[in-house]
Amino acid sequence: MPEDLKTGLSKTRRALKGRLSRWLGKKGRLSEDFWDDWEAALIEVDLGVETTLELLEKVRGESEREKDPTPESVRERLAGELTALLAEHSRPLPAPPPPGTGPVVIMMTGVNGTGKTTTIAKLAKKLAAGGSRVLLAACDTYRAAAIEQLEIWAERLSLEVVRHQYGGDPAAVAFDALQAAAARDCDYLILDTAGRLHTQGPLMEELAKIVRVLRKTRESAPEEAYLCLDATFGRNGLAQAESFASVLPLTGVILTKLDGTARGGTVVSIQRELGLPVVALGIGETPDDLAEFDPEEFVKALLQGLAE
Ligand SMILES: Nc1nc2c(ncn2[C@@H]2O[C@H](COP(=O)(O)OP(=O)(O)OP(=O)(O)O)[C@@H](O)[C@H]2O)c(=O)[nH]1
Ligand SMILES: [Mg+2]
Repeated sequence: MPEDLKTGLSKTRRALKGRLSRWLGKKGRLSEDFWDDWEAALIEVDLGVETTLELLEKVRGESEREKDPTPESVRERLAGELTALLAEHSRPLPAPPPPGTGPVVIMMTGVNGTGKTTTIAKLAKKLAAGGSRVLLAACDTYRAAAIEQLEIWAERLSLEVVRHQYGGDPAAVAFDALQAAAARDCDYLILDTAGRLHTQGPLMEELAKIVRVLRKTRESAPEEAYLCLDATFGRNGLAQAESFASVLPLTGVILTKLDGTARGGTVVSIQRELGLPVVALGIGETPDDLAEFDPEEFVKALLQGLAE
């Protein structure tokens, strides 16, 4: 997986390399230009200005107290700081529930086209591969094609789907699916929801309704409410996250399409500025292209070997 992650982050790495390759792997004093290039590089990949400046100030202060700081020792120090910063808000994917305690309910939300349904397939595959029983719920009833899309994935992965008619009430699908998951002794229930703009009040309210209805059956549900954010939009996704967090008990973000963008630093912005953990990264279109988020692996994939 770390190699896949490195490939998934290749556009972001290329952007960093473009700015930094004239320093890394070289000896010599740390000049003002060196620090300026780091600053430009981190801002370019959407780490956020504030986080970049804070991080570099700290690393620069510490490096200048070192006896012989080199571009490589700076990179290592920065990697350490970044890992620590990401670990502050880290959250793993949910473990299977103890026997007889019912399904862990995972709700997938987000703006249109961010990758919710594909991510559900990836996540379901990962959880099922660990031996868990996974049920899917087609709570996107807005488009007939959405139900079908989920069913196609389910068939490919040999999973079951609870569905209603196109145009039905998403909260009713969620309710039925939770009953079914409990009756079938499932470990996980994953709800697909329709894409919606974070500015569409009534549609956002519908998500809150799904949560209310789930809680009639199971007070702790949904155990996980994830927001799918398209990394291509970089820091613009932060506003989406704030709106979704205002109507939902969001527990984490899945950042998708990292393979298609140089904005991989968005991971840091989300965790740092919103305090929301990034739980997994989408790095391609196949069901295997999901990397569970691990701060150390992520920073390695981002910063190691930039001089090569
Ligand atoms: N390259 C790449 N493409 C992705 C990734 N995740 C999803 N996609 C693609 O993004 C497109 C939209 O994915 P969907 O899963 O349908 O997105 P959605 O959020 O369910 O869309 P709506 O239900 O219409 O809101 C598809 O073409 C996916 O293959 C990813 O990590 N990398
Ligand atoms: Mg969808």
